[in-house]
Amino acid sequence: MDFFDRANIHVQAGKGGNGSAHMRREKFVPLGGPDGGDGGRGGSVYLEADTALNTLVDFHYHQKFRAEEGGMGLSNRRHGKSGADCIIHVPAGTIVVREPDGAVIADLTEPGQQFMAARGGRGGLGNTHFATATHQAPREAQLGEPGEIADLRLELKLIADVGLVGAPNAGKSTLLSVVTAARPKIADYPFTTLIPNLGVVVVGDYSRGSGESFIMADIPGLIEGASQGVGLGHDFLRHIERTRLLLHLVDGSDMENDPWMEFEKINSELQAYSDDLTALPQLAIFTKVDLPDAQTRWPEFEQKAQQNGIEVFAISAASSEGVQAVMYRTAELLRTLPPRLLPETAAFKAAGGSAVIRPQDDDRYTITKEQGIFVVSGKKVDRVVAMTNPNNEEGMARLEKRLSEMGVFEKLENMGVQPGDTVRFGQIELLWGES
Ligand SMILES: Nc1nc2c(ncn2[C@@H]2O[C@H](COP(=O)(O)OP(=O)(O)OP(=O)(O)O)[C@@H](O)[C@H]2O)c(=O)[nH]1
Ligand SMILES: [Mg+2]
Repeated sequence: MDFFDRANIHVQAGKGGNGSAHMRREKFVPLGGPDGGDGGRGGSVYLEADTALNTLVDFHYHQKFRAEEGGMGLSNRRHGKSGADCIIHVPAGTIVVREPDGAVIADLTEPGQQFMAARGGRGGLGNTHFATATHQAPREAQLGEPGEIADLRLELKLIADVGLVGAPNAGKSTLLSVVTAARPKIADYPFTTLIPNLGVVVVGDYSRGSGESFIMADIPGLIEGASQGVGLGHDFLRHIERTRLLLHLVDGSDMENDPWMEFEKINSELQAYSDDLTALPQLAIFTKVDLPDAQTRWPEFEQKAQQNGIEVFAISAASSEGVQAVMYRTAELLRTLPPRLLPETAAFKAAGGSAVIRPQDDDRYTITKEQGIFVVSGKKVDRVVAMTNPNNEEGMARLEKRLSEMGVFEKLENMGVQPGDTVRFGQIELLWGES
């Protein structure tokens, strides 16, 4: 079931290109100055909302995405070329969850909205940056920064304004097919609908400036126990969590069940599933009134609904009787209802969620002592270390300076580091010296 609306992907941004340590060579100048250019920036990985897509099914065939690496810096101060970005198209309505902690990091609702899922590494600086008055021939060039990597879970909650709910066979898919261009499967047996279908309903006349449209979702029929996972409806209830209005269909021609009891049964399933769904406004829609059995039972159903303060309509999708009235009323109600956001979306918007979201730079680190070795680790520390060529003395001197600025040495001393102790940073191990 999850096949259509969840996917796990792994993304990797491109590493920045290494800076060049090139020395200028000129005729008659025995030792030219440094002229190594910077490495190019690595490509980033973006997710982009695309209305042409409706499911996440593509991601079951393709899970790994990487952006291109930046080119190496060149002689004569030429910069390496930037790596190409990798843009992954996802359906509008995709929520991005970070693994393994499950934090919601983006909600791509607007077509074209982009989210930076992994930032490309910066290019390493070429040796021209390291020349000073007293040090005119630096052999140092920085290595490119590694690209970020991330494991993400994509979740698609279809963004429909109106959800069709009801027992199997109530006529949901038939209604969707007569008011929209959607062509859901329709059949005379329960559980015909296996996946949610979406359609756009247009009311009024766009050519006269009075058109309105909304998106309607048809989900598999709900049965008793659906909220506990019985039947097919459960997984799809979350697809209608975001809708603003429910059309609750009841088969008026089903002589085996009392329509009003059916109506109440489905409502208790919604209640058991979530308060949010229960709070949604509902219209009761009594279906198939072209059939005599339905006509006979309509007056009683109408009366019960009215007694309970529920707005009620009778329709026949077959003869289209009453269908237009329901669509106009739906459009009218939607005008008065605010757009609905999930709590995490609201939090995201409140935090100033913009079109492009960047992960925060994290300069926290930890120092632990493992088998006599001090281990320093943290996102920024790891990055600074990864950009340093350990075989280059000047680079190592700069690394020391940055670590000292970050307070790493002070912290090590507080932890009782002694001359001769080993300190590990990522792949590099250093011996703690005297000063
Ligand atoms: N006579 C008549 N039959 C209808 C009408 N609407 C639907 N039906 C029939 O009822 C049966 C079930 O209709 P569907 O639209 O597939 O019902 P559903 O609610 O989508 O069912 P599930 O997908 O199983 O939940 C089909 O045989 C339809 O042709 C109607 O207005 N009049
Ligand atoms: Mg159906």
